[in-house]
Amino acid sequence: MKLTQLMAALAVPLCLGSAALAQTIEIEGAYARTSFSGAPAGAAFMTITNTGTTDDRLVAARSDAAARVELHTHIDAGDGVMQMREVEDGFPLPAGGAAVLERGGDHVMFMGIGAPWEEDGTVNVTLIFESGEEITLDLPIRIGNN
Ligand SMILES: [Cu+2]
Repeated sequence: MKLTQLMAALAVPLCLGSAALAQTIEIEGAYARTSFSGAPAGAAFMTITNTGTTDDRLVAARSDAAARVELHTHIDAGDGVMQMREVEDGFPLPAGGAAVLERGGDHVMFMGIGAPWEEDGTVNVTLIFESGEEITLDLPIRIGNN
């Protein structure tokens, strides 16, 4: 067998192998909101499901639309006031499990957005997972009552 034939024979199973490794993360119901109070900021919400057989974790996010993007949660400060905190370890995604990012809970936080986002626009975000997988989304912007 010539070298070129060998490479052709190897190429197909290699491609199938890498395809099988990716796409274990599914994202549903993703959208973004923007804040008008104080410094303009935004937040994104979604359900992230790990359909794979290996535990994973959302560890970071980035966006062209903000100076900084952090993973946040809300905690009860003890006086009934909910405060946001950065979650340094990110959000766990056990095999077969999901992380629900929703208002009043975990969210992706956009800081330094310059101006509040406009309704009917979209915000680009890239989610970075512990597995090395990255998923880029265009989030629809929802404006409405807090
Ligand atoms: Cu936040």
